[in-house]
Amino acid sequence: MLSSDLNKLVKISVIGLPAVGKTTMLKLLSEDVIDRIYMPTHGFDLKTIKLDNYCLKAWDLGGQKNYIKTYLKEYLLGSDLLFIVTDSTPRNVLSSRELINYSSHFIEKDCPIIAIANKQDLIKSDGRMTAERVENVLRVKTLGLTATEPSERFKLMSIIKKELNQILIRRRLKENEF
Ligand SMILES: Nc1nc2c(ncn2[C@@H]2O[C@H](COP(=O)(O)OP(=O)(O)OP(=O)(O)O)[C@@H](O)[C@H]2O)c(=O)[nH]1
Ligand SMILES: [Mg+2]
Repeated sequence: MLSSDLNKLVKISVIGLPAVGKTTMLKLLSEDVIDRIYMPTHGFDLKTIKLDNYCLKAWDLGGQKNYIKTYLKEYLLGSDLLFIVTDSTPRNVLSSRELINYSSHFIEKDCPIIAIANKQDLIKSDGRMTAERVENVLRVKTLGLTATEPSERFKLMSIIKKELNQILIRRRLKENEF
């Protein structure tokens, strides 16, 4: 593989508790069919997504506690971008805060963390938190999302594109340090 190709290879890690919508979000990103049947992810999954001329390797870690305990450290190694997905319920958002703190030990200091305040379609019916409120609690950049809604793909893509530019700039700076 040419070094210019390697520069376009980006590792995206997605974490969060069970059933918050991690797999659905990655299906949205890769334009897969989104059905609403919940099939928990066992262990982890890897999706390759082409975006402009980037190759995104998106890692989807099953949210069950034992997976997080067993795999989190190795799974996060070398991440260029970390997404933490919440279902926007107050309880889940608080647990996500703990997960961010724990994960921060296993990523580079300059690896951006973006929270996804998912299931925004349900805020009117059951008092979930808006993206702004989630951001106030988590204190990381937060995007409100309804992952089951295909038209939301654009929002997700544009936030990733912005981060990709920064990732490349950081890589070049690091190369010049050596
Ligand atoms: N209403 C609503 N349901 C959603 C949304 N996103 C995902 N879901 C549903 O939530 C359930 C769980 O979604 P998954 O994407 O499988 O959740 P996950 O985080 O990958 O779960 P694990 O693999 O167990 O960690 C599914 O039934 C989805 O259809 C959303 O934005 N709104
Ligand atoms: Mg899953």
